[in-house]
Amino acid sequence: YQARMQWWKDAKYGMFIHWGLYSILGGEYNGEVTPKIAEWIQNTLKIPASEYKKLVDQFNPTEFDADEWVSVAKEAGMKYMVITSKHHDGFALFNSKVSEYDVMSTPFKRDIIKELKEACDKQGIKFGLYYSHAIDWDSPNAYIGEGQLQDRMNLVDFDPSTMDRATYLKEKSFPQLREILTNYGTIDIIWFDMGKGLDNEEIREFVKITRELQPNIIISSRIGDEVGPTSLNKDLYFDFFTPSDNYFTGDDLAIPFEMAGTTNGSWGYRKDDTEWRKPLFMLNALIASASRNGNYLLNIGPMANGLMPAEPVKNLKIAGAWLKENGAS
Ligand code: JFZ
Repeated sequence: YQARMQWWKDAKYGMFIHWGLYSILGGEYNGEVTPKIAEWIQNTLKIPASEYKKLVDQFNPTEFDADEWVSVAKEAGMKYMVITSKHHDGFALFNSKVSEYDVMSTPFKRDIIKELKEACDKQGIKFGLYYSHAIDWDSPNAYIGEGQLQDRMNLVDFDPSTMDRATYLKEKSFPQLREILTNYGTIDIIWFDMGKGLDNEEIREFVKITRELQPNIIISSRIGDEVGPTSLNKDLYFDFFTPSDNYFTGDDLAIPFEMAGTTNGSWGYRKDDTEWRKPLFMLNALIASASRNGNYLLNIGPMANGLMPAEPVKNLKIAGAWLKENGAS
């Protein structure tokens, strides 16, 4: 475990990227502005899947340049990158044989994950994938649970009483996980998210598939929920703990943590959110994490044309220059 984790502990700072069909909407659908984070728009505004899916025909980021994105991460002083291979909407940024709801069905028809992996290898940046393993608003069977967990499902199109999670896992989540961990060479991090609701057996199956295909990969704690810091003495089925960015912690944890934060108030691109965090904020957050022996994964939400918004890029680079000047990168 220690040997596997060493590069990650040394790295300290990574780039998170949320990109997908929601980036086209930028937080607004049919004139309605979503009150929540942009990548949740389908769920928040109750957009039927049949409508939301039409965005597939509009996904054509002609300005996308993997080398450019990786260069931004490098200039920012970041040592790794984690990108949404599939977010909660169910749309895959990779070439999937399991589901046609993927980038190859768009006019763009280029495997984003493949291009970014190659660019990261070329520029010496470690590469990780976010995969929404439990939530999937395109799957009629992605059952999560009762009470508040109901809000995580697509109840516009599907009826929870007929959902069968085992079917979703068997038909989409497990096989797509196998695809992303097989088709791109070494994947350094698998960033599972929102695993609350899954049972221990299911979580173990995710771990088993992951370790089988990528023995040295690093697994996020959001693979489940009950396996948080309070249960550290039970079997360890994740490698690092993932608090949110307003939750500084780490001092008393037996395992490393990575604070995830974003450059404005949303993960996915939101055209009305211009409250970009300043370089000083970024540096403070990084230092708060690093001084507690943790990592900082700082998100940027690229636009639908394939470019990253200019302001956060500028801020990231200013912070990166400071790190370099001070010998911290
Ligand atoms: C999740 C996602 O729902 C969201 O869209 C984004 O991908 C983000 C990185 O992760 O949102 C969370 C999940 C957990 C916490 C906060 C946001 N948390 O535990 O504080």
